[in-house]
Amino acid sequence: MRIGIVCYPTFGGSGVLATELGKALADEGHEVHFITYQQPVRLNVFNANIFYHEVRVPTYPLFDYPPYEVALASTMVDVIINHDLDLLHVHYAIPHASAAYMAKQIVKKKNGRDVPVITTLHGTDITLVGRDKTYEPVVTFSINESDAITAVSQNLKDETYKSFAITKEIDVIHNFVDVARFNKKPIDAFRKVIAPAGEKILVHASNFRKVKRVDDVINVFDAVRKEMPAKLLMVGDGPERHTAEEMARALGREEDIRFLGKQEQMEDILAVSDVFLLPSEYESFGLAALEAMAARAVVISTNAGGLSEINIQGKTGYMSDVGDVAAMSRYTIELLKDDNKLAAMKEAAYEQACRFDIKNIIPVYEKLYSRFCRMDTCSR
Ligand code: GMT
Repeated sequence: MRIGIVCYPTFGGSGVLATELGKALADEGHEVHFITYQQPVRLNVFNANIFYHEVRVPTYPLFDYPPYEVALASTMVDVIINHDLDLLHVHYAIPHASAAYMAKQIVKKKNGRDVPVITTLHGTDITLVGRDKTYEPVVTFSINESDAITAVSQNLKDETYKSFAITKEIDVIHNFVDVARFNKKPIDAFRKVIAPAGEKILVHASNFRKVKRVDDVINVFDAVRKEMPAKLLMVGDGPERHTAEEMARALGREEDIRFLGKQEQMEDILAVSDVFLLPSEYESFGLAALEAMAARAVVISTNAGGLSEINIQGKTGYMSDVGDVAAMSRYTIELLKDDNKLAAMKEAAYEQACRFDIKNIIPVYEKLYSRFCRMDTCSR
């Protein structure tokens, strides 16, 4: 099939998921057209089946807010028509679903073709931004106008029905991970640089937004560090990074906490990690935690949103209520003091990640796409 994928090209989970999906579909022989304002960060391979179309947003002195959605819809129209796309799969509702609706109407008028639009809901497009009264009518409308809707967890599906007047069925298709990529042997030299005395290594990776509660990460680490030698790697960047760095200094932990910024080689970082900390206020799914599990890191998280759909209490990790730093610290300390338990839970985390392997989830998307196959062009 010829598939258009629209997503945010940044380090956010929805962009990562959409890019990995597109790469996997291209490997399966589909022709994949990415339509984004920047090359997606994970689009780092050459594949003859992958095409990248940049959305250019011309500015003009009149525009305080350049009309990105108009530029996006116009680019979609151009790519749909000139590359004869079979369908458009948009990730993150705002503004991708409404731009897709607009593009669909234009193509219908111009070419008489009704191009199917699939919208995948990822998280904050529903739970945070989408609920805002300034966006809600357009979000509700454009989700309902999609030909198929998917959500990355059962929890997100439930939240969507709770908050929006959705009149259609939402399919749950969980996030996935390329287990083969994350199942890597630790690089000894790297581990020695990070933890020269064999200290346990904890890691957190996110876009450092408020919802991630990075201050809880620092406080949990501080409690752990009071009990044993340990190191913390903070991966990513965002609005709360500065505060987290200040906290680390104020607690006198700057020697033990490294802020690595945005990193592409997550598999190497996770391979040397023992514990992944994710104390988020909400996660629709928690793709970062799944990637950590595929690398055999035990997940200490909250029980918010869809996290309980991947993290199994006492088996692959531990979950606590949002903000319960004491419980998260207690779980982490107990675990890191018991090498046998740590080894067993690492294996269990890996096994659980295998259930969400890319090989199991891609066919589910393909089956969904096949509902919209055109008899004339849709042989593959
Ligand atoms: O909040 C983020 O980390 C980014 C955000 C996004 O949409 O880019 O991530 C969401 O989508 C991921 C992929 O589906 C999910 O695994 C994350 O749990 C979800 N984040 C939140 O719900 C806060």
